[in-house]
Amino acid sequence: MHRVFVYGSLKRSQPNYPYMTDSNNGKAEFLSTAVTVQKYPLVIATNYNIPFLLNLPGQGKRVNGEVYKVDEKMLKYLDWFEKVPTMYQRTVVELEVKMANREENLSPGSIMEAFVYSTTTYQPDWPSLPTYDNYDSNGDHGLKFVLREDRK
Ligand code: PCA
Repeated sequence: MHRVFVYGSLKRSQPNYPYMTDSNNGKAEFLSTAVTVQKYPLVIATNYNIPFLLNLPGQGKRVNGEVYKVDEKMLKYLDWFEKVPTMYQRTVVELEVKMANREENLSPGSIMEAFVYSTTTYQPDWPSLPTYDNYDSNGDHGLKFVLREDRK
């Protein structure tokens, strides 16, 4: 099993969450909410308002998201879905756990590592875009996520 930290469209109540719960893609089990130990720029970019975590530790804000335990099948699916390595890269991030999860031996404040879909290749202006600490497609920024099927 693997751990994946999602911070964008794959979170509960965000537009791509259904892909996480579709058992055809593999297994994903929610473990806890978490926040990155380091700051990272989480920006919204492209014509489709896609959230990207730039792999620039120390810039931006500590980013909130959710940690899932996923099987090999779901990890491979997510790599395909996130277009690794062209759109995102799967890197490792250090997280502060925000919830207690007895079964998984997690307590608030403890530190864990998980995979994250971040990006190391981006347009030169992306690091100067506004950054967020908790992505919401319907947030005040007005940059609603454009679903894949609606992209031109
Ligand atoms: N999906 C992945 C990366 C960004 C996105 O839209 C996630 O939610 O973590």
